[in-house]
Amino acid sequence: MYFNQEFETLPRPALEALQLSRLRSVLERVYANVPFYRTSLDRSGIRPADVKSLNDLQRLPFTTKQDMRDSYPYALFAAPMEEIVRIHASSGTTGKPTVVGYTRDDIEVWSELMARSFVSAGAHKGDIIHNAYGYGLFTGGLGAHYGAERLGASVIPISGGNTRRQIMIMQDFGSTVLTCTPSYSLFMAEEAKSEGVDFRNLRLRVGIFGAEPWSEAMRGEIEQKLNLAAIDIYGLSEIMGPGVAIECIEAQKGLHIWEDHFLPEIINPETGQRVPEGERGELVITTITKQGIPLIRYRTRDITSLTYEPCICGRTHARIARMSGRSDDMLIIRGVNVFPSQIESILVAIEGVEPHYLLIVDRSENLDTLEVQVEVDERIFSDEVKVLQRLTRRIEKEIKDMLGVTCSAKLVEPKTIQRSEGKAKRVIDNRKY
Ligand code: DLL
Repeated sequence: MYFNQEFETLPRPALEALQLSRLRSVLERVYANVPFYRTSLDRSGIRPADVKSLNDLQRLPFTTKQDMRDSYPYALFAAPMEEIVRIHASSGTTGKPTVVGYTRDDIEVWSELMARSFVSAGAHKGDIIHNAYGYGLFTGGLGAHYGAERLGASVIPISGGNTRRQIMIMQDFGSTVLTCTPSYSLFMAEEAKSEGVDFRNLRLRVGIFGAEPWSEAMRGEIEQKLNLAAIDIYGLSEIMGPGVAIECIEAQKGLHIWEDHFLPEIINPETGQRVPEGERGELVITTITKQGIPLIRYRTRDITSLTYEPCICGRTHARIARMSGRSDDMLIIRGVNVFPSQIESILVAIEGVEPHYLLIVDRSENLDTLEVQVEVDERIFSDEVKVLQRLTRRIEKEIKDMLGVTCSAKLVEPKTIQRSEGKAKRVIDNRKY
């Protein structure tokens, strides 16, 4: 029931001693190799050698997504390019993605942590893992893939999409573990139903779902419709990818964060101060073993809480609660991270389009939908239908090309989108998680 028993059940004093020595060495590494960190540590008057206890972590400056953007693409890398064997990326707040690089050691660690995560979810050697996370710059596909291989399971690298084929393969290949986003799993269930396929006749036993927010109610629905145990997995590309934290099948109560590699903290997003154990706030993570792009006190913007209470599974690593939201305005639409500001910059670059828009996110038949309502100027609005249609298609295409998100655009008359005296309300999210 463990992949690496020694480390997963390390007594807290030994775990904390390991964390401190790893924290000190990662600080030495970034101080020596990353000008951004040398400057930010110098500015706060702390040298790596000044860090004498884990409590001193609180004295270190944060790293933000903006810092990563300012360092685009490689300036935060702490290893020479010759040692980087893999590059992944995810959406940034504007047009440019956030880029991460992995050394061979980083890939080893990631594979092990994903293998640990599989075992924590109740998977084992001999399982047939149907991996429907997307392969590509997104970390989901390859991250789960390497972990499945490390575990010694049989992995089917099916990636996302082509749902009917997915269902046929699950039936014919005897898949026992499913990995994909929670919303995609429900979409699969719908498709299967319409084709007369009953999940009770499939061999699936466990589903490992993450990459977007979901709820206990949705877990219930998935478990019932797909006839499997649904496990919550958390991760983000900046820190590693999938497998930063995962529930254990024994308790399904909070996600163990692999603390021999990551130091978690929960802060008040307004003040930046730590909150007491058990209280909700923003998750901040320090990577203590990464070589390619170690991050010190990275502000994830994800809202959760942290507990050090012992767990019945025997793992000694702290648990974070199911994510309950974000402290910024990032949306996750069909697994793609999207910031309203990205859509805004596409819209304002198009002639005749006014900077007044509203994004309406919904879920239809278990798939996220995005409608972009945008005002166009008087002249265009009174133009022929053909012109309006062409503009609609252009907006949809540019958003798809630049952000990878399918949307339907709706052109509206000038001054119809509600104005606000304070912060503009740009998003209506009708999804129920
Ligand atoms: O979504 C990595 C991943 C892949 C995790 C597969 C789990 C499974 P990014 O594309 O960088 O990486 O997006 C990271 O997704 O900051 C959260 O806001 C959200 N997220 C990830 N997992 C969960 C989860 C991958 N279990 C962002 N619950 C994170 C809620 C999640 N939100």
